[in-house]
Amino acid sequence: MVVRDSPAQSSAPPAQPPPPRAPWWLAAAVGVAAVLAGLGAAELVSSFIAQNGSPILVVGAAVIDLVPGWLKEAVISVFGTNDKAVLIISLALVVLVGAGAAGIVEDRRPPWGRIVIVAGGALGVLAALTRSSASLWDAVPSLVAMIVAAVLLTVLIRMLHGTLPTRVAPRGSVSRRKFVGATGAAAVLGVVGIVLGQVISAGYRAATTARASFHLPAPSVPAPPIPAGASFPVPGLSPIITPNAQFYRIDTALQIPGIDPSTWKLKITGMVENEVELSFAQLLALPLEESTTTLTCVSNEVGGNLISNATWLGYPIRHLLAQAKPSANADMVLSRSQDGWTASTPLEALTDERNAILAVGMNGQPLPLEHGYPVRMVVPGLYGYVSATKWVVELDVTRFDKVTSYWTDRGWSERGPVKLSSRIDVPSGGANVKAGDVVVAGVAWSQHVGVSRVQVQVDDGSWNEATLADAISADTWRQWKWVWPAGSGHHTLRVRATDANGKVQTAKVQDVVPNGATGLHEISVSVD
Ligand SMILES: Nc1nc2c(c(=O)[nH]1)N[C@H]1C(S)=C(S)[C@@H](COP(=O)(O)O)O[C@H]1N2
Ligand SMILES: [Mo]
Repeated sequence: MVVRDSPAQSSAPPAQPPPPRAPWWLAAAVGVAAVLAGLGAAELVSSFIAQNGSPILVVGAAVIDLVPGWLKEAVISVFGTNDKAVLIISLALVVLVGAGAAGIVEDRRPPWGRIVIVAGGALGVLAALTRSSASLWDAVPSLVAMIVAAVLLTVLIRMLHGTLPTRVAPRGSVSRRKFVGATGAAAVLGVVGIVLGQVISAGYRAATTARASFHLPAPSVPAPPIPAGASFPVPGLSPIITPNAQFYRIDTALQIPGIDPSTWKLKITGMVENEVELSFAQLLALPLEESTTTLTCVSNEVGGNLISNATWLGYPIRHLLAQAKPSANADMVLSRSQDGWTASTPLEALTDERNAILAVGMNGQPLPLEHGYPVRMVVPGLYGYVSATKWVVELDVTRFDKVTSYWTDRGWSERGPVKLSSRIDVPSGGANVKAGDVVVAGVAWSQHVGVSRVQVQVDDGSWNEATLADAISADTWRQWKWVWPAGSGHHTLRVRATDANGKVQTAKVQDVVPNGATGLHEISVSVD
């Protein structure tokens, strides 16, 4: 605490004693330490939850986009390939000068120093959210930087004032040593955080750069065109092909593996006659095939959205296994991700005629990093946890009674065929609609078997036949719609599908554990 009033002064109005004022360089050091700590925390947070949201990265990228062309050319002509280093050093200087200024202003005119920090953080948030393919998460690191820096600035300036002599005491209530220790610790931890964040993200950044300059080879076998009749123009209905940015994502990766495609290798090993090793270049030189396959997560609740559909480009795994020649006793392939995650897939599902592939492309793009760049597996008809290994590096041909995999070790079933199911997309649950003709529409799936019929029930009435959109193939979901002559009141809509073998979707409710949910999706709607 700083004593601002002395008894002598309170009897001598009106002069208020001036607020304590620290030497400018000490206040500036506090600002720098607070901002370094904020950036350190942000880089660490970013390297785990939002690699594209690093404040240093997004602000740097925004500056590159915003500087006028003549300046860019001038910098390049003077500094050549060091232009990025020049950018980073200039940016660091601007940030440090701003941070120092924030400290001085906070000392003399609080809370203006904090306002400077909040403005800086807001610039980071803006830069993060205006990147192409930005997600809301990318704003988090800049927010963390802003909060940590603002709080530390407040605390350290208060400590600094506590060290200053007052009118009643020659020395303040905070020891200089304590203040210097706290400020130094903030700065050092901040620098450590920044460096550590960069190290942790280096692989991811390198893979992002490699992916950006990689052009997918043309398919040897293009996907059959999507029939025009495969989708209904109904607003709110899931698009027949899910754009990559909207494709559901599930994995255990705290940090997305950053794989260098030039060192990536796939090893086919275990109970095989010939071990096979394949580089990325070798894989790309093979005749790649396109196929449209719907991927589903076993954790998808009835009516849930852990299901998406994409056109994949890849090479059939059965051809590679044919080269490896699995032993006759093998019945499973344990695929391993670069980060150690494993899936156990029936050998048969990888050798039969279905399109089980090593995928390198997704909807005409290289695999996004979060979907397995550079190579993942896609196996029609099986839930992802037993088949869809992302960042795949090894196929170990083995037996179910010899080894288990990541999720089968945790109580999920050994076998995971996707269950027949259907979902209502429109109207949305709880919606208010006008009485009259209401379009009810959604998707139904029974991967690798196909859907032959969808029916909709209103309250406890009879089942109504929905119209099916054209199927792409048995391996993809299928749109359906039904026009409901809706009368006013509260109603329940329920959907069920029938597969190509005539099996009707069960109404029996089962939880997602151990091998996928069952039951019928129903929504309630108010009609007026
Ligand atoms: N390496 C790795 N691959 C993985 C997983 C994982 O945790 N790690 N999760 C699997 C699960 S459970 C699913 S449902 C699918 C999801 O693939 P997506 O994120 O591309 O939609 O990936 C599968 N592949
Ligand atoms: Mo999953």
